[in-house]
Amino acid sequence: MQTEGIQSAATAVRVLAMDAVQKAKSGHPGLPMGCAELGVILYGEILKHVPQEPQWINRDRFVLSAGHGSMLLYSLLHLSGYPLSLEDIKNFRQLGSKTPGHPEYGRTVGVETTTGPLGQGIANAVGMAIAERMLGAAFNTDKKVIDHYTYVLAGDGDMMEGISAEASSLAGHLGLSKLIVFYDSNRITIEGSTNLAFSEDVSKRYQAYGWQTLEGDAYDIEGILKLVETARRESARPSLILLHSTIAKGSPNMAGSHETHGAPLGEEEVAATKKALGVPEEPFHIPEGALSYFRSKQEGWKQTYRSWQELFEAWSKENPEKRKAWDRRFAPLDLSRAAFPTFKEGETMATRKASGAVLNAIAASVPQLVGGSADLAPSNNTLLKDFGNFQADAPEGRNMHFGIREHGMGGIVNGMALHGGLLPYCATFMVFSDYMRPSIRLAALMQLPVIYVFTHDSVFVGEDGPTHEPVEHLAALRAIPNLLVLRPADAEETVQAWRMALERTDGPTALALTRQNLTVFSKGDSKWAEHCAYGAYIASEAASGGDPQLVLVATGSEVNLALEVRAALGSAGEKARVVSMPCRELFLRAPQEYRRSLIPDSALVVLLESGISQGWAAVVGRDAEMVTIERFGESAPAAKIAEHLGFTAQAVAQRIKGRLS
Ligand SMILES: Cc1ncc(C[n+]2csc(CCOP(=O)(O)OP(=O)(O)O)c2C)c(N)n1
Repeated sequence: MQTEGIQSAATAVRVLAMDAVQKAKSGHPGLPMGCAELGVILYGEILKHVPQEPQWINRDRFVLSAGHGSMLLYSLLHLSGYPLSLEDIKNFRQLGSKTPGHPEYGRTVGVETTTGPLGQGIANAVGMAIAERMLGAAFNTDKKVIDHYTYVLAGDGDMMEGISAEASSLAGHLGLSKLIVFYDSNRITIEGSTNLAFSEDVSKRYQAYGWQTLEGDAYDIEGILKLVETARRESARPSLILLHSTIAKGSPNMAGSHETHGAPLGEEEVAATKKALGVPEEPFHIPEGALSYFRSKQEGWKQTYRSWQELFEAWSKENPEKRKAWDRRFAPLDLSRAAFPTFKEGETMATRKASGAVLNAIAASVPQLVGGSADLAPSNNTLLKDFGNFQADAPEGRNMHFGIREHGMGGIVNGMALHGGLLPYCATFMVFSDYMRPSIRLAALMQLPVIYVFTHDSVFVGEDGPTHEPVEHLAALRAIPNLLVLRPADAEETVQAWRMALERTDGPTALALTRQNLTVFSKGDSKWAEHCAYGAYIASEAASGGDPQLVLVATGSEVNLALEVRAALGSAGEKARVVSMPCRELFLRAPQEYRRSLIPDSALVVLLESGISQGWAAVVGRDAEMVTIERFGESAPAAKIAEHLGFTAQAVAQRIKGRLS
C-alpha cells in the first residue's frame, strides 16, 4: 500500500477544502478535513470506478450523504481524474460552476446524487443497492454483469434524520449486503457537541435494524481497509462502519471545534494548518505525491473496465436473449409493445382502479417498471399481480413493499432512478405526500423520471375524515418546480396520464387519483389525448355553438361534476363549455392562442376543483367563480360532504345562476 501517497493525497484534500472555502468565504471545511484519509482510500483503494467512464453501469456508487462536505467530493473527483479542473475547484460556490455549495446531480460528472438535505443520501443509496440487486437478478448468469457495491459517507446529522432510519430499517429487512455506510462520528454538529441532543448508541440501533456494525478509527488506513473487507464478505446484511473522527483534523487550533463545521477557518488558521501539514502557503497547492498516487491508479482502473467489457461480451454471446433485453432496458423507453387498457363511455370506475389496470396491462412489456406502496397497495392499486414481491430471498420480484415509510420511500425511489435500468413508481394517499415532500422536491431538482401514485385525492375520501382528506395538497405539489401534477378525470384520461408519466424523461410526475367512482365521459375533442400535452382540452362543447358564454373548467373528479352542473343549469347550460384540465402546469405553458381558444376572455369562467384555489387566478382570471375548498374536510359519507361543502350539481348551478343574473 502506498501509505505516503495516501497521506499526501489527504493533505491535498485538506488544502483544497480549506482554500476553496476560504476563497468563497463560505462552505464547510470541517468534514472534508476530518474525512480526508477515508476519502482518499475510498477513491484510491476501495471504489471500483473509472474516471474516464463515469456512466459505467457496473461502477460502485458513492453517495456523500453529508452533502455539506461537498469539497471532499470535489477534491477527490479532481485528484482522481474526473473532468473537474483546479479552475472548477477555485470557482467553488460560484454561479454556474461545476462545484456548487452542495453536490448537484447532473451538474458535476461523478456526482451520483444531489445531497445536502441530510439523510436523503442514505435513502438514495438504499435505492441504488436495491437497483443493483434487481438488475443482477434480471441479467446475471454465472457471469455477473451487474455486481457492484454502494458506499455512503454519512455524518451525525444524517443519523439523526428520520428518513435515514426509515430507509436503513428497510435495507436491513431486505438484507442489502452490498450497501456499506461509513458513519463519520465526529460528535460535532452546528450548535456544538452531539451531547446537546444525540446520545443514543447508533451502532446498536443499526444492529436492531439487522445490519452488521463495525467500528474503527478514521485515521487508521489499514484498519479501515480491513473493515471494508469484512463488510464485503458479509452476504446477508448491510454494513455500518462507525469511524471515530475529529472534525477539521489537521488544523492546529480549531480541530474538534464546531466552528469549523460551516465557516472558513480564517486566513491565519489556514496558514497555521498548512505549516503544520508541511505544505507551502500558496493557495490550492497540490503536493506531487498526491498526483502521482492517483496517477498510479489509472491503469488498474482501465484494466478493471476492460475486464468487465470482456465479461459483458462473453455474456452477450452466451445469452443473446438477455442481451436483447439489456439493450431494450437501457435504450429510451419504447411503449409501442405496451397494450394499454381501453374503457367504454358510461363505464364507472375510480381512477385509482383504472391506474391499477394500466400498470398491470403494461407491466410485462415494460420490465423496468418497478415499485410499490407505503403499505397501501390494496388501496393505491399498485400491485403488479403477475410479478412477485421484491424480498431478500426474491430479488427478481418487482413489487416493492416500502412499509409505512413515506419519506424513506421517496428517497429510495430517487436512488433506484439514479442507478439506471429502472423506472420506479411509489404510492400512498395524497394527503401523505407531505411526508415525502423533501424527496419529491429532490426528484424534481434532479430531473428524475419517478412516478408518484397519489390516490384518495380529495375530501371525497369521506369517512376517514379531515386527517385523510387533502385540500391544500394539489396546490402544494404544483408549487414544486418541474413536478408534473396530473389529475385525470376518468379512466380514459388515467391511461393518458400514465402514458405522459412514462414518457417523461426530465422530471417526476404525480398522479392524483380518486378513491370514488367516476363516469367515463364522451370526449368532445377528438384529439383530446394529444391535447393533454397542452394540459387541457374541451371535454364537452357548448350545445349552442359559437363562443361559449360560460366555461366550466374542472380537474379530476370535478369534470364529472361540471358535466352535471351544466345539465342542472337547464337552458343556461346550453351556452356552457366544459374544459377538462388534467395538468395546470402544462396549460400555463401552452401557446396563448390555444389557451384563449379554450377559455375565451368574453366568457364567465367557473373553476371546479376540490381543493384550495391558490394559483388558479393565473389560469382562469380573478373574476372567475371559484368552486373550491378553503377549509379542512369532514368525516362523513362522501355524498354528505359534497352537500355540506356545496359540491353538488344543484348548489354549483345555483351559484352560477346568481353570477349570470
Ligand atoms: C434536513 C436538513 N436539516 C438541516 C440541515 C442544516 N445542516 C447542515 S449540516 C448540519 C449539521 C450536520 O452535522 P454533522 O452531520 O455531524 O456534520 P459535521 O458537523 O460533521 O460536518 C445541519 C444541521 C440540512 N442540511 N439538512
